[in-house]
Amino acid sequence: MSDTSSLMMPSGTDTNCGYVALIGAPNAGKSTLVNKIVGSKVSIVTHKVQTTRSLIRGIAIKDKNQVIFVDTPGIFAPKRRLDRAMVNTAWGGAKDADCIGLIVDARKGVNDQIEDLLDRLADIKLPKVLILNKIDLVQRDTLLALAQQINERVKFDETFMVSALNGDRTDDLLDYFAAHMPRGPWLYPEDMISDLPMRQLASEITREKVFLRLHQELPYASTVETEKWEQKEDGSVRIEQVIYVERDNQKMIFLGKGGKSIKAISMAAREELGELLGTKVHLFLFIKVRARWVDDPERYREMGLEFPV
Ligand SMILES: Nc1nc2c(ncn2[C@@H]2O[C@H](COP(=O)(O)OP(=O)(O)OP(=O)(O)O)[C@@H](O)[C@H]2O)c(=O)[nH]1
Ligand SMILES: [Mg+2]
Repeated sequence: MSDTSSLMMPSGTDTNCGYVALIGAPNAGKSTLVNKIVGSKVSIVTHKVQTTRSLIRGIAIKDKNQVIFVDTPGIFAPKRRLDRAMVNTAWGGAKDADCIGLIVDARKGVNDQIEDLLDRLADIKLPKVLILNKIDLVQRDTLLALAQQINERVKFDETFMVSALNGDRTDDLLDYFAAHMPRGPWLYPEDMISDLPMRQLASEITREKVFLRLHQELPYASTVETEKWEQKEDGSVRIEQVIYVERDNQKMIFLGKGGKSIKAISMAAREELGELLGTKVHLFLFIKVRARWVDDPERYREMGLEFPV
């Protein structure tokens, strides 16, 4: 930290700091929004639903205010144990926050999923903000009607209309939350943008490539864990990761013809990790068949999820 920036650190008694939980249906754009506000990729994003599986914190600063955005898994009607863990985690994150931002995909509008979300949200006595996202895809009069329709169901303190993708009006959101954080010392150093350990971020990056490369049930039938992280003398890093799948035939699809799929996943993940770490990365992916990994508490711990009984 330079002398100038340490002089600019707030002294402590007049600072504000708090948590904003961003909740919403899967694919609403929560992770995209956190990344945009923080100004760096802290949470993975794909076009598929249920990408985020645990709470991911992205930290932003505005003047003397530190705002900790909590990206959450999308909320939907859970079926499997993993789904339940994700949805429980999302609601847990919401209840522990100082303020809740509900993100709604404005193009999709209000469907059953949003109706259920609004019903549960109505019972939570925390400041709430409605964020209509993806305004780049929707006409203005549709947005106004949607804002009104939702506010008639649950009273929000404020409504914002943003595009998380291109950053349209996302600064207004940060300004608003910064102005509504409780008094208190900053919880993270000023240069910290996420509290996710590197090993876990590395697993997430590989998982993102799995989601982008493979289809149907495969991304949902798998999880990625970083098992080894070794700094080499030449400055490069050797990372070993395990991808757990449920069945042999899933392993075959993961591998692809002549190992084509796993190679593509590995290359994409390695490239991004290399950029992130600013050094050469040697990435080794191992696929393990573990029939009941979705019922194994250890896998949930690794993901940062509570194991639902
Ligand atoms: N056009 C447009 N697309 C967006 C916008 N925000 C997000 N997206 C896209 O929506 C898709 C889902 O984005 P995510 O950020 O992964 O959504 P999420 O809410 O975190 O999804 P889950 O983690 O599955 O709950 C991605 O393809 C994004 O590029 C936006 O403002 N405009
Ligand atoms: Mg997400």
